[in-house]
Amino acid sequence: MSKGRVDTYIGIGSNLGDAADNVQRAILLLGTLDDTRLIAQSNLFRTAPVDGGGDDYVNAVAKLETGMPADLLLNALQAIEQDFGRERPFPNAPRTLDLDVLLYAQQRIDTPSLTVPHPRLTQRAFALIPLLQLDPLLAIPGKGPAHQFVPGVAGQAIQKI
Ligand code: PH2
Ligand code: MG
Ligand code: MG
Repeated sequence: MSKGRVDTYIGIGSNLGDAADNVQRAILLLGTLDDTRLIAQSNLFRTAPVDGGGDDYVNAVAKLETGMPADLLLNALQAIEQDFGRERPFPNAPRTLDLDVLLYAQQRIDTPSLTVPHPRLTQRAFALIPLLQLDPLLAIPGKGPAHQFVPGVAGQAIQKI
């Protein structure tokens, strides 16, 4: 990790339009953010919608190294979502692009706009499995090794594209 920068993991999801293309283009854009470098990306995965309807999702996780504070990173992610035409008609509505901060360094963040680690990360195969692909030994602050949560999501449909 370079000086003054931290590692952060971003969950990416899409189930509207050309979902795979949306996810892949978004990952490349993440690497162009200020003071940020794309370190690695997971495979793209096709996943069944969890707590919502619509088409299957395409999900992935990107590992970034960034000097941006978490709140500015969140703003930047939301700006990318807007560029992809993201609309929010109701909770968990199908979306062209969703970008979530899953982990930011080993920090725990709890503000009205941002909770890190992502509160549902350990319950969702579409976030947990790509994350573990990037870093099998990853620890989740306050929760311990991420891999211990895999049995709990084993019933959720997820398939490498
Ligand atoms: N995102 C949600 C709700 N449900 N299901 C899948 N498969 N993939 C997602 O990215 C997803 C979801 C809310 O952000
Ligand atoms: Mg989300
Ligand atoms: Mg989101």
